[in-house]
Amino acid sequence: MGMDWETFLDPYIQTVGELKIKLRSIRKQFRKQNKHSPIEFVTGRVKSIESIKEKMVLRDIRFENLATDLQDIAGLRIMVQFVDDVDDVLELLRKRQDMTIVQERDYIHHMKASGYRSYHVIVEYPVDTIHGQKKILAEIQIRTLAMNFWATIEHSLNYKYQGDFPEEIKKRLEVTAKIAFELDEEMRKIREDIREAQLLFDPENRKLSDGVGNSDDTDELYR
Ligand code: 0O2
Ligand code: 0O2
Repeated sequence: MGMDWETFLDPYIQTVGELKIKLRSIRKQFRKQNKHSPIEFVTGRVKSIESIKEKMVLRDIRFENLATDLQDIAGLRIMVQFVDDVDDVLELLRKRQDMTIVQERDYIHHMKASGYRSYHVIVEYPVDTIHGQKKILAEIQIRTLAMNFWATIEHSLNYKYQGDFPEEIKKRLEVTAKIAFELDEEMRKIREDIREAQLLFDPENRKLSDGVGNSDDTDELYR
């Protein structure tokens, strides 16, 4: 029995396309106002038919349940500079009227055994097609550049071992995950120290707050 993958995947392709544009536009808006953007860059993909089939077998998912049981057929990834930016992105996502968050998984504060860190949000996104509106589930992964560096390389090394690294390699990857964590932590401290130094140096700016929601353009100082 043939399966019409193209028809099934079309609304997912549309969802990824629309969400990529919308999320990238958040960055553009911050940049236009000369503010620090909590979003550095956005990528997106529709899961390949091959890896959908793989997951269906692995998790015993029937085709009828695919749309609800496999939540990352549409996948977006938001990279941020600082760990604190993750909260700002979450705040922006929670406020949006064009999507609904249905699940959150915090692998930043609850690192996976592998060393993987990232904040996963599952959203329900209504996509309008010529056949009417369809609600599509999409996974948005939010992570720092350091977390992305680690996950990207670990993922490509994984290919050779299909998730089953030798014990020694596992250990070494855990060490690199710790180094990535410390890199984020040190960058956070440097940013904080720079902000404090600017306040000391220029008390006039003490009254200025930073970050999202500040409507004047003076927070260029904090960038
Ligand atoms: P610009 O001008 O480079 O800033 P598309 O949907 O065709 O626009 P696609 O095929 O999704 O893009 O490509 P991808 O790989 O998702 O690109 C994501 C955007 O993030 C690109 O910018 C990259 O330049 C930018 N980017 C910055 N750093 C990285 C990085 O380390 N890895 C990846 N993958 N992308 C990065 P734009 O939007 O094309 O415009
Ligand atoms: P892709 O497209 O290759 O990235 P499960 O999918 O069963 O492992 P769950 O609970 O369904 O777990 O979803 P989870 O763990 O919230 O998200 C799974 C996705 O998170 C993976 O997608 C990866 O993108 C990422 N991920 C999770 N753990 C790791 C890890 O140890 N290393 C790396 N590099 N990425 C991880 P897929 O399915 O692998 O697809």
